[in-house]
Amino acid sequence: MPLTRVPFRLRSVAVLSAVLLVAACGKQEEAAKPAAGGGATVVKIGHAAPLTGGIAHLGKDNEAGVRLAVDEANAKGLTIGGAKVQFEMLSEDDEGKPDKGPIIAQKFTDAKVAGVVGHLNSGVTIPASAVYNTAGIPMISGSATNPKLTEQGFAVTFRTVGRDDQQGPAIASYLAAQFQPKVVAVVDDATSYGEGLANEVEKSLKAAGITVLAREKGTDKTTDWKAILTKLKGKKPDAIFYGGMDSGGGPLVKQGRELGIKAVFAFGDGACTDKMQELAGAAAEGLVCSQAGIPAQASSKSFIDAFKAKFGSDPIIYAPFTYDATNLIITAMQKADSVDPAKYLPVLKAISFDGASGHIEFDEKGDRKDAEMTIFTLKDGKIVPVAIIKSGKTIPFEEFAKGAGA
Ligand code: ABU
Repeated sequence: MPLTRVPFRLRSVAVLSAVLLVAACGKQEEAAKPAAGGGATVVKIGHAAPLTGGIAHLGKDNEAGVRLAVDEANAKGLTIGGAKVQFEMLSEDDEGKPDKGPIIAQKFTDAKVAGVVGHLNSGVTIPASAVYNTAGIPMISGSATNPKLTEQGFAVTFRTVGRDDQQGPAIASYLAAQFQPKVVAVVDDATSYGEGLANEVEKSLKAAGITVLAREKGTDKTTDWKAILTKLKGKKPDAIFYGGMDSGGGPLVKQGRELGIKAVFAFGDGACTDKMQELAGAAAEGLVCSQAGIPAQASSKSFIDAFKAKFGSDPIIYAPFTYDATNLIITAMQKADSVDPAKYLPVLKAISFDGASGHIEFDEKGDRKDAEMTIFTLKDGKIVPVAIIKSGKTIPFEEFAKGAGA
């Protein structure tokens, strides 16, 4: 059909598509740029997380997972598409701020990254994902658990952890079965993650016939919970669930105990770390929490050994998942024999990969198939895995660790 007979709107779409194609081709050339001096081709991988502020320890854990995978790949001296490649991690501090997500995503797009591992927070990852989708850059988060991330219909969006509509029911069921609460208070930090997970927990508790008090809210910066806790104390909840990160969860449980609240405190993955003990001291003992994947200590021995040797410490929580995310991108590039996102993306979508955090395949949305959920309790100052939920079955952690659940 001659262009003149095509309706104006369609012509505009055709022109826009052509412009985007030209832009994409330019990006593709840049994504695999030969290094000056005829050395290896430099392939940039973006990473973004909060590297400053209250959850910088988690952001640095994420970054360390990417760093390890990139350095290991470079040590192997990989050849892709007939050229020796050198991976370079570009790491940005998004400060956990939703408005910084798209800004950093645009910065990575302009820098011609070939893939992105991140972001850490759902509330930052979701707005950033729209930019990566427009640019055609595959992104894998190793920590963002809000379901919306992969419900947007973006072909480039993946995660190596499970979702909060799996995690919420898991921790709510454990709380209900283990402690038989009649009344539960639910508090959140008003972020996409905290509020979303709290909603999932509330839904599951109510479905189990448990009374849930009116929602109480802070922010992701709240560290003084006394007013909310004083109000809750009067309502005598048997349990308090908090949707938020450890930076807010630690002070919450500490101040709750100081006020004499005897309720069981329960948390999701963002507050399921040893940092809870650091922030709350003895008050953290006995708390229960969930993670949307296997515990870091159950990840592969080769990963743990390499992580410890490189960084002198154990991974906290998400490092095995960002390490796997990075290796998924690199492996897809190797299998496609191309660092061009358009060429390796179909391979990534169909990948079957054994990583540090277990076997990984993605479903049609980019979610990890059959993701494990782990329940923990804090005992003797450390979070200790109690059980793993996989394929609808609850497996005691010792059994899983022996290989029965793997
Ligand atoms: N999954 C908890 C921390 C990251 C997030 O905001 O989803």
